[in-house]
Amino acid sequence: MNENIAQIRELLIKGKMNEINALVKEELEKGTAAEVILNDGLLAGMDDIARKWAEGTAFIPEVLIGARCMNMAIDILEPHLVKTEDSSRGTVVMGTVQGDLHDIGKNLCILMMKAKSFNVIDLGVDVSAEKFVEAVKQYEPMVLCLSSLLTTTMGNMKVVIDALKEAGIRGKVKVAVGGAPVTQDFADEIGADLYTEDAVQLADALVAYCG
Ligand code: B12
Repeated sequence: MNENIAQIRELLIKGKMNEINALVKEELEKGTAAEVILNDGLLAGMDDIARKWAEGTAFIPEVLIGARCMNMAIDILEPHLVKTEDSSRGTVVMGTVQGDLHDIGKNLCILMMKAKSFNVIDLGVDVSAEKFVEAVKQYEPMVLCLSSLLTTTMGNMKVVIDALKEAGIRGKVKVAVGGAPVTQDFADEIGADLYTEDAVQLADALVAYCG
């Protein structure tokens, strides 16, 4: 593997934001594909952090700073991953459900959807069912995307779907769900319309779904 990319991977757990950003920019200038920097450098580094946390050799502060570095670097990669200004395919609203602060996966989903010419409204993290309902009324999206990374918060996806029904607008929007603990069975169980394992599959599925 390219040495800079291997270094980006290693520097993530050390939280070396400036060094990571400099290496990301250097690789982009050299012509390395943004997808390679993302997958082999940043996402591989986040997998290392997750493994070390699970083993008990990394702790929350390291995970938090690694996540910050990741989000900063993704911002640098964004114009190289989203090569189009076109957002004519339709509107999507996305957020992480209430009680959940994980946003890296959500941000990647948003990037991949923008790359496929969707206009994406990002509601952020810890979003209540009421806020999702308000956003669906305001933006009238084709699809509402819900993200959850915790087994303790994934149930809030059903709370959102129930709130849409309660507001009489469930039939007006497709609901896509995802995040590490979410499965197709869970999606079926709560009455979601779409589940995919990752961001690239989500964007592709939405293209097939919405045309
Ligand atoms: C980074 C991280 C954090 C960071 C988050 C920072 C941030 N800005 O996001 C911090 C340190 C804040 C954190 C906190 C906590 N975390 Co945490 N965290 C992680 C970690 C290591 C990585 C998650 C990540 O970003 N992965 C990389 C991205 C790219 O992957 P992803 O999120 O899965 O997203 C992809 C897919 O899931 C999918 N996707 C995501 N959303 C959607 C939506 C749709 C619609 C679709 C279709 C697809 C989709 O596409 C994405 C891209 O391909 C995971 C470990 C893991 N293996 O997941 C633990 C993990 C999720 N955390 C965990 C826990 C327990 C916590 C805490 C409760 C710890 C604590 N004691 O405080 C808190 C909870 C805080 C809260 N209220 O949310 C557990 C969850 C266990 C469980 N079963 O519920 C995990 C699994 C770690 C573990 N092994 O124990 N965490």
